[in-house]
Amino acid sequence: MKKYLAITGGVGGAKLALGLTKILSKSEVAFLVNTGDDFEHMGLSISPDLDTLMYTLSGLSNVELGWGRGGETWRCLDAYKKLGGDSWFSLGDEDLAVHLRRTEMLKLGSSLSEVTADLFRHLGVDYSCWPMSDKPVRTQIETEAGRLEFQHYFVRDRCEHVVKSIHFVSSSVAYPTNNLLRYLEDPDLCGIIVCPSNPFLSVDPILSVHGLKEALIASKVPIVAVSPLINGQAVKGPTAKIMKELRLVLSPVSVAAHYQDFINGFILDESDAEHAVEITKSGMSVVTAQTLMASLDDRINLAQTAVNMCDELRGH
Ligand code: FO1
Repeated sequence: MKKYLAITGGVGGAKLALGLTKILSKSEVAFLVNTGDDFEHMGLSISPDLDTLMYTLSGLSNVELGWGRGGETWRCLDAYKKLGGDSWFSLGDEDLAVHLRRTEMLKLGSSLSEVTADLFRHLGVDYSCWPMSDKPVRTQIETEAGRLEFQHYFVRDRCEHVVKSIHFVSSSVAYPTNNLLRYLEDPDLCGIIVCPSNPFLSVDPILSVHGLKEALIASKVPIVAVSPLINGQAVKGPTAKIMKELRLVLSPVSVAAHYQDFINGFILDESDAEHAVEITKSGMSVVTAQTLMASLDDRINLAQTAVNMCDELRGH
């Protein structure tokens, strides 16, 4: 049995995750998910990237937006707004049920991993999807207007602030879950795939968890990252803007360099093929492919390319 781990956060990562579930069974792939976007809002514990993955894998997601549920109604949020509540974060009626249930179960003592497994199972997703830690880690953005909570930066202020630095704050030392550590020691593990999520907002928070990056490396299996840029631009979201503000050259070369200390392979979009040689110089292997995932077939093809690259690098 060949097993893979996929590291994901946000909408782009969830797209590739869906492709992976179409070619790998629930015992062949597990997902490690960013929780740095999590926050308390309206008195509820909200885990956007866990929910984006859950809705995507269950086929319930809002396909246009990539987050939240399809076919939502907004009656509760409208009524909440009329009572003077903050409505900048759009929570639909059925999405609210997920946050109510998560908040309730956490308050009753369940871990985030247990809550996540329960929610996924109830929505018919039987793949292992693990939060990066059961301890809270919060992404905070240092901007020209001071330090902002992630969702205030990303949604309330629509990424308009200039990013000076990004911080991952954990109330206590956040460490990887046993589910992940056991999986990384599994002799059947054959590869780790870093999905085309935002490197700074979705992947770095996961790598900030104490000992997590080291555990990935210690697994000694190939680690392959899919470029989140196409022709030097992000498919959606603020990746390009953040790279400029962090004084990084807007190129997949910068992303490969950002991951250089733990990945062995990089999947470059075919429109960026001219950068392959430069990236190879850093010692990692490079494959070019179509990384724009417009259709389900695109998701499946890119997933197969990533799995094949892990197998190539492992020598099987
Ligand atoms: N993103 C937005 O840009 N606007 C929203 O109103 C919004 C609401 C929302 C509700 C539930 C959820 O799971 C995700 C939501 N997102 C929204 C996306 C969220 O900001 C994520 O953090 C991003 O997808 C980045 O990972």
